[in-house]
Amino acid sequence: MTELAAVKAALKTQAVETPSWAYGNSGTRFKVFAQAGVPRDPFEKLDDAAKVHEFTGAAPTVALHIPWDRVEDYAALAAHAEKRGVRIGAINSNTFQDDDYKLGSICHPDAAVRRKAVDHLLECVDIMDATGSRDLKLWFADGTNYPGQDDIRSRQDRLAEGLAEVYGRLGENQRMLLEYKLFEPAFYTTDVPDWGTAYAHCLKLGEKAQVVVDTGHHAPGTNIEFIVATLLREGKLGGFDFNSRFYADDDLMVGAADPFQLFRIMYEVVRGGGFTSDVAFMLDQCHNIEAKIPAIIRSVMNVQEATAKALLVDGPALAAAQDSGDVLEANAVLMDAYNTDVRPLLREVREESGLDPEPMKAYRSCGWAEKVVAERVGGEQAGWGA
Ligand code: PSV
Ligand code: MN
Ligand code: MN
Repeated sequence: MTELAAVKAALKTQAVETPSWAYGNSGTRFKVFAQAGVPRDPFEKLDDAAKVHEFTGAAPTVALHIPWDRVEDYAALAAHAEKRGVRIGAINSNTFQDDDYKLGSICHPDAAVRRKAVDHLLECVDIMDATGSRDLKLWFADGTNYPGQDDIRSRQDRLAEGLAEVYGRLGENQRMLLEYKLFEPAFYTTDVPDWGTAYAHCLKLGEKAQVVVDTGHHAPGTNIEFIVATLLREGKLGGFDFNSRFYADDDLMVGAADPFQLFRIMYEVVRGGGFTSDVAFMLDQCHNIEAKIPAIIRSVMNVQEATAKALLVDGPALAAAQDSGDVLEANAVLMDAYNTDVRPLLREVREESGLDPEPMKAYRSCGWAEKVVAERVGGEQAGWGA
């Protein structure tokens, strides 16, 4: 296989998981702007997700968030997904929207609240059994706002205890993905604030516990690709929640704010063998002011472009420059790949896969947006926080 053929072959295997909540209405704490034609239930979210996969060929799975996507029959939901040509991906837990969770969930000082939170996580594993999902994705809003509010160490003990119970419930081929976030909603301490804390818990739990890197969950200036390289070296990178940010957890389209950072991350993924391992590439975004399906198609394409550039890095030339201490040449090799216009290559890859080379144009002219605006009237529109 020529090198270019190998790059194309790798790109054809790329899968980006899209989040059910990105198809629904969302907003900031100031306002949710409703859009016409937005799905009214999880089944319709899957219908929209199937369109993204139909035109990109690279979005075969859809993450659910429970209880936002609660249905009576999860096997029926999975069957619906399959009928549409997609599958259910990670099950995301939600222990942050009940009054009971004001002081935390799994780390709460009251054992009864902790029990409720752990029971919710166990319910999520039951759902995984029904949908055939591999990954349970955990993000906890737990933390404190004021020094002295609660005991930092005790909260870590409660976290470890709750996680261990859920870990013990996982099936043989199921994983627990633990997501960290620097701050928000807690402003003084967060119980899983960084990759080190997530890694320490996952290490104790065992092989099925892995860390998730949400690209919007770091302090400004954090070198995320270094974290990616480290977690991959340790065999502990479970996946990504991709999005981009200018300030905090902005949840904007991945690759929009800083495509160079996305390239550097994808380079470390490729370099560390993460592209061919079990690393899950998920989006975690909200499209508050832009049309949702096109925004998700754009996001998948942005990940593909960063990946193509990462795959094009001339490894031997880079290693030679690094070994000889040629700083400028090493940097130039990396930048040559980054500065390559990979859009023609991706058009070819799509054509060879029987797809329209221009997913965005193809979607816009397929009539789906007009059809759902006409059909999806009435009822409660599903959305973030619904
Ligand atoms: C929290 O900010 C987070 O990144 C977690 O992944 C949540 O489950 C998700 O956002 C909800 O949008
Ligand atoms: Mn996330
Ligand atoms: Mn987030």
